[in-house]
Amino acid sequence: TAKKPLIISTWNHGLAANQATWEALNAGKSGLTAIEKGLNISEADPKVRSVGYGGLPDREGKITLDACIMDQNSDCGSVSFLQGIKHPISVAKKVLEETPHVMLSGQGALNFALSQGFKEENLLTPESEQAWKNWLEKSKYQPVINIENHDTISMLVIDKDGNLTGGCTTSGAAWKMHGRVGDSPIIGAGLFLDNEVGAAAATGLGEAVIRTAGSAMVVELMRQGLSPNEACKTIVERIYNKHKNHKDMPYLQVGFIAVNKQGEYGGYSLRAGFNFAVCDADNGNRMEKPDFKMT
Ligand code: SD4
Repeated sequence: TAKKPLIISTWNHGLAANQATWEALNAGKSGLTAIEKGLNISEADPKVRSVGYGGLPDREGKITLDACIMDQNSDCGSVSFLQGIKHPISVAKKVLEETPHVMLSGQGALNFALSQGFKEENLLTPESEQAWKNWLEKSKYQPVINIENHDTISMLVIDKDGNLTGGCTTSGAAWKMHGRVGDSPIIGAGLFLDNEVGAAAATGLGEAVIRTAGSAMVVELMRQGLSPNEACKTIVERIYNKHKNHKDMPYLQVGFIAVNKQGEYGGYSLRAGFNFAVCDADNGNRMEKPDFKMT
């Protein structure tokens, strides 16, 4: 049943993020600010190994961050390959608010963040550094399903008036090549919304999501009348069909979440193990396990 306001975000740590976003919405904050507040929680949590502080680094031992945010007017802001800033979603929001652009990357994104008052800091925890050193022993890039490609937080909000906002923040795939950018900062891939239709976001192996313009396609299918669940499932099926014989298939996991303009929500993943957190007034803040295609 459809409810507004409603918040949906990927993975277990979505619960804590939802809570902060819920409080911000109830305090009258905009969708953009509410999403920022929620995602900031995951970014600062060292136990969340695919986001911000404490994230797993690339194969050179560097943590590089991707994030984006989008609002009801289709305005968006994004940063990619950003280093040394704990809250990339806040920088993405500044890109939306303070620049004529949609996306800033690498050194330019860092310079912009510093000019906006963000502080540069070391995001590599001793645990993440040790994990990297362990990885270096074999140096094999074959992400472990639901573990090394786990935890990117994508969040979708429909406010009480039915307006949509979305955000996404990640340190990306562990042990990626230095300079690699995933789906998460790419509007249309890791996140997309159309305030007339609905919103969708992704988690999992970003390359597969980019190849299929995943989130944009989920929104288009909702425009054609599919439910959020059906739309997510259709795109996961498409990703499966395109990757059946692909070298990425042995470790491929992707999951989508979606919400439509009516406040109906859903999700679907390629493999078991994906879950998401949903928060609304009637049923509180809880985890749900969507259907999946295969184990
Ligand atoms: C990426 N999509 O960089 C991200 C990783 C991810 O949960 O979603 N992890 O490919």
